[in-house]
Amino acid sequence: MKFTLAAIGIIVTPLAHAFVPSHFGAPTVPSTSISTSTLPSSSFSLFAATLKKGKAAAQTSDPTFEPMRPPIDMPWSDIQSQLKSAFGYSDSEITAYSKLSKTELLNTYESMQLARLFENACNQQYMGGKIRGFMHLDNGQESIPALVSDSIKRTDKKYSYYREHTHALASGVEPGAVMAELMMKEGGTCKGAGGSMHIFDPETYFQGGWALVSEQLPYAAGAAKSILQDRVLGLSDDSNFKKMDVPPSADDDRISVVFIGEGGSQNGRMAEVLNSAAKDNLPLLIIVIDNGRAINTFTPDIATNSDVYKQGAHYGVPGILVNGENAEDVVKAGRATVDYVRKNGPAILQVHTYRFNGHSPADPEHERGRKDEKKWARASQDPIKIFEEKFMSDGTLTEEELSEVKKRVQRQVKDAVDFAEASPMPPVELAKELEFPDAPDTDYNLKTAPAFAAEVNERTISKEKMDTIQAHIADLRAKSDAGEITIGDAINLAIHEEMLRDPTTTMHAEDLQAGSSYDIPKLTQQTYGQTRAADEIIDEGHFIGKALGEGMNGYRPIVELMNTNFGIYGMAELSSAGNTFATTGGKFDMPMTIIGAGGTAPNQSLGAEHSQPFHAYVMGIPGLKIGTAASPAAAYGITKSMIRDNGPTFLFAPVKMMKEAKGSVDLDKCLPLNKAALLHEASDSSVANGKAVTVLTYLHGVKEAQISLQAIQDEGLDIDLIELRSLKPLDKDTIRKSLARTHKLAILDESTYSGGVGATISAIISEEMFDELDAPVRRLCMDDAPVPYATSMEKAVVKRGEDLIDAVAELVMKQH
Ligand SMILES: Cc1ncc(C[n+]2csc(CCOP(=O)(O)OP(=O)(O)O)c2C)c(N)n1
Repeated sequence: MKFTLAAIGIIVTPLAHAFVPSHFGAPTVPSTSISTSTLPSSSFSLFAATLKKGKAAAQTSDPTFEPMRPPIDMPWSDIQSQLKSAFGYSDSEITAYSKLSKTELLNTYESMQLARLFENACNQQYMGGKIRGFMHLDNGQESIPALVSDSIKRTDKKYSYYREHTHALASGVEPGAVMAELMMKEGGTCKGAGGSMHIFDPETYFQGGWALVSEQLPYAAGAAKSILQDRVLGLSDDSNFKKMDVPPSADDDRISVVFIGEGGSQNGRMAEVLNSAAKDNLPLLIIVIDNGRAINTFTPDIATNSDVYKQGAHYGVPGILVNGENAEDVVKAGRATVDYVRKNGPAILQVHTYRFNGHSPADPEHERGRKDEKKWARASQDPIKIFEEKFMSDGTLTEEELSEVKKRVQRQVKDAVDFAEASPMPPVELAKELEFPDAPDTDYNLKTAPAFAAEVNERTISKEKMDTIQAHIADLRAKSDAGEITIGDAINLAIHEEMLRDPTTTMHAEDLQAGSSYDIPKLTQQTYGQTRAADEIIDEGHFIGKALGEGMNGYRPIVELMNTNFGIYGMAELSSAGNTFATTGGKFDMPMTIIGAGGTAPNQSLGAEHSQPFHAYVMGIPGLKIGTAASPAAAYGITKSMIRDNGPTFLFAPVKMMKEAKGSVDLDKCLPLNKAALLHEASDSSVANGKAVTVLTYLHGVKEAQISLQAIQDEGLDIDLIELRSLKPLDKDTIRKSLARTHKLAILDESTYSGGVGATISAIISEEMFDELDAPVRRLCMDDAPVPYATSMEKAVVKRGEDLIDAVAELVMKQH
């Protein structure tokens, strides 16, 4: 089929009539400015537009219309100046970026059409009820996928946000798999577990699809860091995306690319990532997609400065601004920017766009100049139409050539929809299978170390450093033999043994060089270097986020939290770490270990903020295995297992006992992550006489129970003392076995009355073991009050040994 300019719905508007007095003064619409139909985005098709153009064109040709958001005046000559001043390019270098060949122009067009037509199909499927939930379309911003398909390589890491379909397609993810994911089918990129906002694909290194605004920034920085790790360690990915002992090629110039809206780039994560990118000279490209609106909010209403490309100035990260309506310039400037990042380091590319759809079809759209502006933008700021008009009118491309491209893309999109339609829904069992990558009963002693460990250690750790760390390890092992090792040292020992066993293990902490507060990361940077053991800025969210990016790229990050309460800044990242394996349909493991001192001891005197039960706060995060350790032995064995686990794990150690509790550890042995420990068994006679109680506790409660044991026994009573080393998954077998003997239960709980660990466990026991109970479960938990500093008041909030003694007596004596 042939089409003419008029036939495809484009009316060339003479410049004199073209809108636009912008606040920059001069008219800013390019001379190729056009005016076309106001079709709904779902019908943006060259041919469909033909049918409706008459009326629509008449509606949008009002030369007096002023959009709330003026277009920018950014001719190639201005972009050239930016390339010189921001990136230091010479005239001759810029000349090389100044022209696209015909083939490259056609590729640009194809990429834009794929984005547009695919999303039109998404819209149709959404309206037909086959795509559900939130779906964010990209119409009007297609020059960005065009830049991606032009300059970003398959092996570059890509981190996008919830509006990522077009970025995935441009990265080479199969359109059928993307459509199937949106249509909740098993053939989807994530087997239907992710959905529109969570597209992931290992083969193309397309690593999300993240739905919390800005969370993707540190992940992308972590991914960029993993590229540096590969180079330092001499490792690369095998065909299963696991590390192999083959160095990256000599011309390795991979980068990490992160996409973010201009609204999201006002988030503090941006400053942190710019800092980190500059500090480590990360190969990180930040593409800011600036449509000037965050849902319905006009971004200048909330942002002091919308020139996001200048945000890096404080850190020495350069940036440039381009006009997204001119796809050719976006691709050319994108090339120059990408090359800069490959060769030099981080950079920002801000692309000024208009989006024709609202935020998501599920969101109500509020007006405030929006409707008219969208109509106007569809007519005069559509990068596809501008492209068609420009290159057809100057004779570079013919109508037939464009038509051929478009037909090919139409077939591709149709095939994608057909593929998705034909794919089955995922089976119901998959949801539970995707909870953890490693089954709860995994024996971590059986996991094999990477075969390349010795070689990598040999080439990356000097003899002197190896001698030093081996002496340190020997010293700690001797302390264990003498029954003198502390919890902090036991964790430090486990970490060194595991970092040597597997050089893909990395470490992140504040105050790391000094060993943080309890020596947990002691000597890691001194031994393994700055890339593997990073001193971090003081935002736990930032470095948990970077760890997540490393975890998606073949590394096994350990995050030490000086005090686990500080993890509250990383709640978003923890939650996403917990989701990753499941949301990606099991395609990405998340071998992240978080370790720190926490809990709320009696007489802790640390004040409310250092005494929060963060272990209870994270209990509800799916996908996390959560452990506690109140002894060096438990801390050592659990740490080793957690580091070997392929999912996210979190170990809490008792803050007041880190240096005080001493003992020995079972050297070289991993402990299970799903087992409680019976620390004391009530005597048979106490059980026979109905004078025994099961006591479940953890962290400081273990010590409180142990020091109360004699007093309990002096009363002629006894307890099965069970340490909950695994808060999740819960060891129900051990609890049930004990209850079958004692039939009474007290929980000495270091968390609050509402939403606490004890509350959860009590509910589970009431539901599943009710028949074993002769009395109501007795919870000794923290009151729902902030922990006071003064000891006198703190007693009222935090439970302790004396409360346990009373509770055991009451459970046994009282008639139930
Ligand atoms: C942490 C968080 N807060 C709020 C939201 C709800 N939300 C989704 S998108 C959005 C606006 C983002 O605007 P912008 O970054 O400019 O990107 P755009 O959607 O325009 O592409 C908001 C507030 C969210 N997803 N995550």
